[in-house]
Amino acid sequence: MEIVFATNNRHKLEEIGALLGKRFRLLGLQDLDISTEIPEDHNTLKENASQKAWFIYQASGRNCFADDTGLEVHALGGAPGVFSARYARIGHPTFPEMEPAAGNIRKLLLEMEKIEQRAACFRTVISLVWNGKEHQFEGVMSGTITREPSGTKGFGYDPVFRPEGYELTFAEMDLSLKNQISHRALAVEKLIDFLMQM
Ligand code: ITT
Repeated sequence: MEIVFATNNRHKLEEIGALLGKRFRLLGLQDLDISTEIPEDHNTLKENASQKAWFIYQASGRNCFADDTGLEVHALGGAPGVFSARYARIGHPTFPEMEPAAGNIRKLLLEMEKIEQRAACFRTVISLVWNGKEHQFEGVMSGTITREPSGTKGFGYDPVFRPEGYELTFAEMDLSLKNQISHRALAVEKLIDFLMQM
């Protein structure tokens, strides 16, 4: 079965490709020669996932899905949440000289410097547009924000997120372990269950 993943993030493509395995032929935007930036200008993960999936469904004419993910820190009222990708660039830009993921992590650790309560979660919403109809799937992984970045694997906030029940951050884990337990894996499991019935 062929399906398009509407993302510009190569790490996500790799993670979801590994999760879907051989059952599906996963096409990225490069395979379709689509190089436009996908819009995501809403204030919720659900709306952004939906916007991305419909945009590529209409551009490609193929069944496709998109994921929108946010890191929610409880002591920060759920921030950065839907603004996770542009956290360090919101308002007065912080660390403009750094590459985005490093700047986001620096800002987060600074905001949390005096905060003892470090509970957080990653939330992924996947929107699938299948034959012109939309379906959504959600996955949540709880954990804590560390005081220092640790590890070089993964991407985004992985170096400062330690999932519940583990001593390692996501960036210290092999991709295969992250893929067994992550927010994205949980959402993809539901996506696969759905696709298997098609
Ligand atoms: P697309 O919209 O093209 O899919 P993106 O990188 O913009 O790619 P999101 O809007 O979903 O993806 O991501 C929001 C932010 O959360 C972004 O900074 C990511 O680096 C980060 N993020 C997403 N999934 C993550 C994960 O599994 N581990 C760590 N950080 C993650």
